[in-house]
Parts: sequence; C-alpha cells; structure tokens
Amino acid sequence: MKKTAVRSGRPAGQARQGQARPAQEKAPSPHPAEPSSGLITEDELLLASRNHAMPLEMLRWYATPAGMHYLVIHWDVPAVDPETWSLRLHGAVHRELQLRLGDLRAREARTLDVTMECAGNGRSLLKPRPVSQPWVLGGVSNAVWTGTPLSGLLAEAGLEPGAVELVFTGEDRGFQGGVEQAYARSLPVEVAASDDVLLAYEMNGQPLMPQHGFPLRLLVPGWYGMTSVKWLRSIEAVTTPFEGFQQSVAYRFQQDAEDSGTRVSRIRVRALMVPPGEADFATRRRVLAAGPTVLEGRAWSGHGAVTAVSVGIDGAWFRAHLEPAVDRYAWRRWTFPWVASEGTHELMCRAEDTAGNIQPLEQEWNYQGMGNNAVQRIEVTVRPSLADGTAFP
Ligand SMILES: Nc1nc2c(c(=O)[nH]1)N[C@H]1C(S)=C(S)[C@@H](COP(=O)(O)O)O[C@H]1N2
Ligand SMILES: [Mo]
Repeated sequence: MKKTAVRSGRPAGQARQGQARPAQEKAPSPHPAEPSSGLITEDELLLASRNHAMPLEMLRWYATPAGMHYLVIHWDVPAVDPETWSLRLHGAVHRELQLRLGDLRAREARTLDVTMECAGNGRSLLKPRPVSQPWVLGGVSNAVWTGTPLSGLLAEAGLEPGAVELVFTGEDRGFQGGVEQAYARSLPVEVAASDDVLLAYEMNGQPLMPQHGFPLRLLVPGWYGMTSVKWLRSIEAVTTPFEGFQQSVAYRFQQDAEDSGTRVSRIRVRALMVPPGEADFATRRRVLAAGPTVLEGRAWSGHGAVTAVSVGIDGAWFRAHLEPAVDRYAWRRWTFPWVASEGTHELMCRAEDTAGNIQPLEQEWNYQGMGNNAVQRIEVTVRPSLADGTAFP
C-alpha cells in the first residue's frame, strides 16, 4: 500500500513540516496544515471516522433517525452526569440563574423541525482541499428538536443594557490550532433573544444522545451547525464581542491564513439528491435501468424559504416539483420524473430561496472550506431495462 503523508503524534501548537508560514509570525490557525491537493491524510481519516456523515439515501426520510444524523465532535464526547449537571446563566444580567435539567424541562416547551448543516459540508470537493474534517456532501440532517425557548430565560435573568452578546460554552474541551479551550461560540443579543432559539433536551422525541449534546444543547435554526453548542454548561452575557477561537479564528470566510475574513453565520441555500439507482460498493458509482424513474431530494436555506429547485440532466435545466414546507426551518422534499435513456448522464440539482440566492455552479474557494453550496453533480450509468423494469438480473 502506498504511504500517505502521516505526521501524527505531534504536540499541539508545534509547527508541522512544510507549512508555508514562518513560525515566529504564526497566529493560531483553525487547520493543522495548508490546503492540499494530495491524498487524504491519516489525520483526516481519523476525523472522518469519528464525525460521520448522513448517507445521502437518508434524504428520503423527513426526520433523520438520531443515529444517522451527521456528527461533529471537535474533541471527545464528555460524560455528563445529569444528576449533578446544571446550566448557569450569568454575566451582564440582573439576576443570575442556575438551572437543573428538571427545571428546564418544567419550563415552556417548544418543538421545531430543524435542518442542521455543518459549515464545512462540501469541503473536500474544493481544490485544493482545506485540511480538516473532510466532508463530501453528507454533513447535513433534519431532526425534530424540543426544548425551552432561550428568550424566556433571558427575560427572567434580565440583560443589563450594556450586554451585546451571549457566549455559550460546552462541557467539552481540547486543543485546536495550539490553543487549549472549551468549545464556545457567541451570538448577538438580538439573535439569541429570538423565539426560535431553543435550549434543546430532546431530539426526535427522545432525550439527546450523548454524541448530540446530552443533556442540553443550544439550537439556532437557520445557522450553520457550529452555532448550536452541545453539552451546554454556561451562558454568559458579555459587554464586548466574544473573541474566542471558534468565533475569531475558526468559522471565517478567508482567502488565506492572514486574512481576517468575515464570520460564517446562516446556512446557504442548497438542494441535494438521493443518488438514484444502485451503488457500487467500492466506488459508490450509480447504475440504474433505462425507463421512467423519479429523482428526489431535499432543499433548504437559512436565509429564507426555498422557492424553487431545478434539476440538471446533461446540462439542460428543468423545474422540479417542490412539496409544501412542513416546518419553517426544515428541508423541503422535491421530486422530478425522469425517463432515463441508456448511456452515461450527469445529474444536478439547484435550489433558490426567497432572499434571491441561487446555488453556484462552481464554488468560490475559501481557505477554511466554509459554506460550499455548489450544485451537486452525480454521474449515473443507465443500462437496458430488463423485463421486470430493473437493470439487474
Ligand atoms: N460543545 C460542542 N458543540 C458543538 C460542537 C462541538 O464540537 N462541541 N460541534 C459543532 C459543529 S461544528 C456542528 S456542525 C454541530 C453538529 O451537531 P451534531 O453533531 O449534533 O450533528 O455541533 C456543533 N456544536
Ligand atoms: Mo460544523
């Protein structure tokens, strides 16, 4: 077997060989290496094997079963004892709150269906590829989340006039870019106080699973997944904008390591398709029988409602049928009847939203591989149809 560039066992913060920037100027970097056109590294394999994708055939299900929901865990899943755990709301508030799980469950409950997508979804399709969790397209899922609106807690605590942001901190900690940290992200007060921001303790009608943030996570509908802090332990109202690693270094649209860039926030419009036909085990290539078939998928946007989905067949575009929205922040199913002719075809799908956004055909590259919503392309081989309508004897 050919050996890939393996450089593990390096203490955090120590520069790797072959890095473009001189060590003395090195600011904390979100990714362990410069973008690469080489083979997937062992580090990327380790990340991919822990942070699994949602298989795209699961787009057939409206609610992703919890065990199939995509996963991102920066460090380790913390073992949280719900008996001793509590959530602290503190900082620039009139009245500090300390709540146990039972207190949160006793409050007003709200259920929202929310499509969550990792900001790095599609990263490995960029050329060169930013070296991090190497998502192809499966970093997205839809679930039914139940919790208590954060706005109620904020009203009870009373924000001081100077409060500008809320900082959400999880129980998990570790190293990234040489910086030891607990996972923490902030939201402007106006966003955090919206009725749709939940402190969620249930997913698909069950208590959160350990990997999805048990006992409590933040849920910010319409925003990329990094915003929805898992294993939440503290909410702090602050009077100056939060500059933590996951806010100021990671999750930015940058051109290079020096570029301060702009913040990643809401989910860009996107449609994905269930890969049609049958898969080849090793290559995932698709084969289907000639004749009528129905292409299907889901579409979503964090900037507004999806207004249209188009399907591309060998470069020609057709309008897909878009099913009614089930819930405001949930993906919408789309279908397109297609009569497949023998040969090889390239299928695409492309969504638009009420804010006037449309998915790009080619993605503008960025250094962290954030927000890649370029149209999905699937190559299929259509074989002669047998008597039973399948291509398979
Ligand atoms: N505490 C904590 N919260 C976190 C993360 C994390 O590593 N630690 N990962 C974030 C990222 S990048 C994403 S995309 C979502 C993924 O949520 P899921 O694993 O439940 O799908 O959680 C976010 N919340
Ligand atoms: Mo993410």
